[in-house]
Amino acid sequence: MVTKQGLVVKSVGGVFTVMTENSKKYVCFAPKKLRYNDLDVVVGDKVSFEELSHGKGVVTEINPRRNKLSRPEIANVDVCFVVLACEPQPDFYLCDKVLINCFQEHIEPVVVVNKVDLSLETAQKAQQNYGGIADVVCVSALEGSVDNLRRYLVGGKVACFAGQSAVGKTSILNSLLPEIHGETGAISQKSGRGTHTTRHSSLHRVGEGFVVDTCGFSLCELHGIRSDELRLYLDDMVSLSQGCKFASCTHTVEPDCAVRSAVEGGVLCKERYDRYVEEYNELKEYEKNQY
Ligand SMILES: Nc1nc2c(ncn2[C@@H]2O[C@H](COP(=O)(O)OP(=O)(O)O)[C@@H](O)[C@H]2O)c(=O)[nH]1
Ligand SMILES: [Mg+2]
Ligand SMILES: [Zn+2]
Repeated sequence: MVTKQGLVVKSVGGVFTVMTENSKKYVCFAPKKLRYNDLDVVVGDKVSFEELSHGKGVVTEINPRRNKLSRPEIANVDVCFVVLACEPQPDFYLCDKVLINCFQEHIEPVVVVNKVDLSLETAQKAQQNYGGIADVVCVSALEGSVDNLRRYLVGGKVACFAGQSAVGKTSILNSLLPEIHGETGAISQKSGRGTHTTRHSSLHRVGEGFVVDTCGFSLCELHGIRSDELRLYLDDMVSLSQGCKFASCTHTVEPDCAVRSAVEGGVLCKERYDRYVEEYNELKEYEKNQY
């Protein structure tokens, strides 16, 4: 038997589609013994498998994962396109939380401002808020101008989408997908919503890389982050905090705080700082209620 390496691009009811380097797809199953210790095969897993008869195989090993997101489960996500638009009105709290989730999971966040055919206001705000901690990229799925996202996929990277409903995640994904034999390969505008169908995620090839049609973050929560750790995920605050009097400064009430000075001096976005304080207090409140 021949052992091959591949990427799990689809999973439906215990049947896995595994794609090899040369884009050949195999229909594989995984024996029970792989499933101990949280080792269910999930989409995004890099696996070894043994080819049985042509086009079929059995997974023998799951490579160590870079990360694993839940609901739906996806492994080894490299990049997250966090989509904002002028309509619906941007929810910057949600965006903050997605970015924090990304930093926690070692995923590169890219703030994508869609619908720039309508207005540039959100793009300016996004740049002010996030320019210091993430790339901010403008696109218009309507006009098909999404090519500046492709560079995040070179080298076989896997990207997922996050963001409020109706910002244009599905539209951007469809603009990125190649047209295959006249079919659009289009993802239903409804997919990703809570319909009766099971929420399967799959990886779609885009150039050298892949995009996932769902997100895998439970979007409104900061999971497992302590209030006093929140500041550590935000690179611009981390560098500014070199100038704080106390190494443990949370940048909320302490004297001689370089982060607060930066906000007053217009160096750090005040809106984002104010949300940071609220998010910090939220986590603190949550911790108090734990005991
Ligand atoms: N004007 C404009 N409308 C867009 C653009 N992208 C998406 N839309 C519209 O926004 C709505 C929501 O898009 P959809 O892709 O379903 O958003 P999702 O819920 O984030 O997946 C649809 O009516 C799209 O036609 C864009 O770049 N410009
Ligand atoms: Mg959608
Ligand atoms: Zn401080």
